[in-house]
Amino acid sequence: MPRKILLDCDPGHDDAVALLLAWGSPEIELVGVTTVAGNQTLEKVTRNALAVATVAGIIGVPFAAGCARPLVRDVETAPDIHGDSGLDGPVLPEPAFELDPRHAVDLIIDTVMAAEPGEITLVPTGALTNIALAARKEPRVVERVREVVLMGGGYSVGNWSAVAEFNIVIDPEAAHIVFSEKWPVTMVGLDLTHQALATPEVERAIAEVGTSPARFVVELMDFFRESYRHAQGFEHPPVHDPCAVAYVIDPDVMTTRRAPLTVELTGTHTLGMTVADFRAAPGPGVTTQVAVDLDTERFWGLVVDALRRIGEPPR
Ligand SMILES: [Ca+2]
Repeated sequence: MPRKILLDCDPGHDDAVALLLAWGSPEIELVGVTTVAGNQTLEKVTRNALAVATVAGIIGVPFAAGCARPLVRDVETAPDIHGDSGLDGPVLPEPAFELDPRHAVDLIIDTVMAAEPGEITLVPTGALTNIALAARKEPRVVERVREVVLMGGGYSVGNWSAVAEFNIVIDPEAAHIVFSEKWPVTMVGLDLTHQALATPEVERAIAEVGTSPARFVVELMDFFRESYRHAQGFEHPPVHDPCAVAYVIDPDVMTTRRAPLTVELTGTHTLGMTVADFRAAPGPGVTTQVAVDLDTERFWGLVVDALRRIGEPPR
């Protein structure tokens, strides 16, 4: 039985790869895609999500727009990394289909409540605003969700500040809600995703797939390489978001460590820092874990296989 996931995202170069990985993997049934402001404004990331779906020929999956700003703070976007469109590099096609009329929070709630308990996995790859609001609006989603596998945070490193990661620091209050609820949470953070580098070898393997979605990914990665080089000093760009999808496809693609997990909401220099407490063996009440080490060959193999399965969608 494929695992049913709802992807909550802010495309975003790496979100685009996450969406393609989910769509092209038989281990996954994509039951919904929701968007949240982050890498760019809500309007832009929503248009980008539809454009990626059009490139990949995604059909029969509801897409819904969510929150245009964080719970408490002002909107912060990442044009230095993702460009003015939020998905600079390739030419983006006009979206071939319409958004679901529901708000993302309602689509999340409806999807989880209509499914069997333990059936839906939430995979957020942006700020946690929509997920936090879903938990607040319909608290029963928390016990019905199988698990939350999120890209965000880092227990040893930051990217938007010395210690905080972008998805978490732009809406730390939402992260606090998600980390505090009693659903299982796997934090696939920078400690892990900085191992998922799109090296030239990786790009060649993707290019060899030879389809328009594969070329689209190569063009995304070329832009991502330049922006990561300029903005963060990386030689090759870390492709964060598909790591969370990969964990759902094949948990053995990475090692994890269970630990209590909190987010800093008041620090002068540490706002948005995710704090994993490794001091003692975690008790039975601990429902949070962090990703540690990635099997990079296996991970990129999943991405290439997904692109092969997507093939050349009809235009
Ligand atoms: Ca993202």
